Amino acid sequence: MHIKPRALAVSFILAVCAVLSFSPESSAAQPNIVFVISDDHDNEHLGFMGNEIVHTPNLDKLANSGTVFSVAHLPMSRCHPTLASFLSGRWPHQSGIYYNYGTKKLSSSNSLPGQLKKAGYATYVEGKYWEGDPREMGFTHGKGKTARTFVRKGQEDLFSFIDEVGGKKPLFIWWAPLMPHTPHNPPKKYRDLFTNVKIPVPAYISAENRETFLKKERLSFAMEAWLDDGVGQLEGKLKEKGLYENTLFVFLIDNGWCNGRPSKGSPFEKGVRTPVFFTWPGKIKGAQRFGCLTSTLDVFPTILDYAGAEIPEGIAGKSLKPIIDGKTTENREMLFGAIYPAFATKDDQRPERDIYAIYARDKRWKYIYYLQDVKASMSGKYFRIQSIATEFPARKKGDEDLYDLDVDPLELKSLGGKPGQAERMKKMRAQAIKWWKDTGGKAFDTRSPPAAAGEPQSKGGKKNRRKKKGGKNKETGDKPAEKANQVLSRHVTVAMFKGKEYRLCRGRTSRCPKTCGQSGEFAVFSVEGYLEYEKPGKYGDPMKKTFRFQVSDFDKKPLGNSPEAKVVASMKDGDYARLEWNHEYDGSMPSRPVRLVRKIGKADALKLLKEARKPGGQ
Ligand SMILES: [Ca+2]
Repeated sequence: MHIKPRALAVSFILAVCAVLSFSPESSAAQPNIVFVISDDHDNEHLGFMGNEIVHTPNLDKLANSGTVFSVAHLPMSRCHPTLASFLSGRWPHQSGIYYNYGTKKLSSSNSLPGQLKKAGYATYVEGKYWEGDPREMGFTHGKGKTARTFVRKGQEDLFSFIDEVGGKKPLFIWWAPLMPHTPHNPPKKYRDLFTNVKIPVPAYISAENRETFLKKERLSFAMEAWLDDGVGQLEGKLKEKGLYENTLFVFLIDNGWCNGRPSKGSPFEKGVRTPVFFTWPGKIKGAQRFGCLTSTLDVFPTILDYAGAEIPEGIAGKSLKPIIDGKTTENREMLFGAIYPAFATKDDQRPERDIYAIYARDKRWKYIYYLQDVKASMSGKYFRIQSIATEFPARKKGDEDLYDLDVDPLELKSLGGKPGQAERMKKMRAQAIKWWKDTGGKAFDTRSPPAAAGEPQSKGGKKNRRKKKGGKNKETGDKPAEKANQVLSRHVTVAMFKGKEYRLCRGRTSRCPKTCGQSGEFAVFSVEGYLEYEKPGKYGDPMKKTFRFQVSDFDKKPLGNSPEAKVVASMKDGDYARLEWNHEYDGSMPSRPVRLVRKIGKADALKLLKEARKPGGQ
């Protein structure tokens, strides 16, 4: 294990101070535990990680008064799988939760809140939580579907819980606001912090992406400041109740986010890396920092260890407490991960088929092996790889990346094809595959490259695409996908038509001879309010949103001849409509077919909007 000499010296001095300042009250056996889960956060956008622009004073103070593991990896780069791993202590291919949108339910057996509940904890959940009824998972208090309001609108329910139960039972708080996650709409006071701040533009940002980068970066900083303020408010509440001194804070990010590099949904460091810290005043060494390779799977047993709860057999991680306490320096020699698309095959529970990249990483080298083609046309919709102000990482099935993280921490230049690296890559590939097998992964059976199975975005749009997807998969011999699409959500809205626009495809399709041609004409609707909204397992949407419905193809030929399509195509600027559509998934690509559209007058629209905005309405 590597410990920075300077950090070690500081930790020694502070540890001595901490020992001297112990009071009898702080020796309670079970700490309150606050599990702070930041959502879609750049691992370098934290003051305690060395960023001098970001405004995260509360998190910085907590981190610096505790023990930081600065190089930790998540088991996936998207939140449903990672949150499931925090709850279960298992890899996504072990728990079955390896994508965001699916029907598989996480087992509640030996869950983190369940184990804590058994150990006497009152367990509270608020913010992002994907697993249905939180009571079944072992949460005794709180709500699991408040991601869009929790902290953004306040923490009153949580504070009432602290008032009611604090001091009577040890508390566990799953603190997971949808922040700094989109919508990036921070109040002015946070935006103002960065208005006049000079933000450096990295050399790899192209001239045409410069303004986008700066705008997005400012918004990210403001969102992170907002998140940090929420942490400060919670600290204030715990102090007011006299609970702070006996509270263990645990911090991590659920998946990465980055302006300028591919992040969420990718196998890159910006997607899978997070710092983790543990802070418990007087109990955990302050100003201690470890650069050893760590997995966030280790957080599950570490929390249970500190809580005096039973650590279940067969979990993927190991408690970090012995390292924090200086009793061992043993930790992982390598980090591994399997990366999946956002959408898996309907009702499929076959990670060995859906996995698109596997990686291995040691202190210096990062090796990635691709098991499916990753291309522009699929990157945004199917893989949902966040590539803001940057190019998506196009790779072919069988491609390999190798990065020297010592000189190239942002993985800008793959050494995959360089002579002299073949042995290293062979060894790391074998290590990655060994890890996969050792952790229960089955033999890879990944889908055919789109060139063989039918490029999802090519040849005649959705109609032909669905037909193709129904065909037999040559490589795997899989049965055709079911014809009926999976309805992810249904929407009835009041919409105002805002004109039409052409959207550019970001890569080659068979209809588009260039890599940047038009891909179709879209009717643009500003959704003003939801009359009905159904989204099982997901959160409500904001009242205002813009949607685009494709009305013609590349050659401006109308798509579909249904009455609904004709009405959408005939809408003019400022026209109002009562609009019903589904958010559907055909096993490969999400789509938004219109089910019904009725043009309505302004008076009717305003009436419906009033209904939609009534308290208790959608
Ligand atoms: Ca997330």
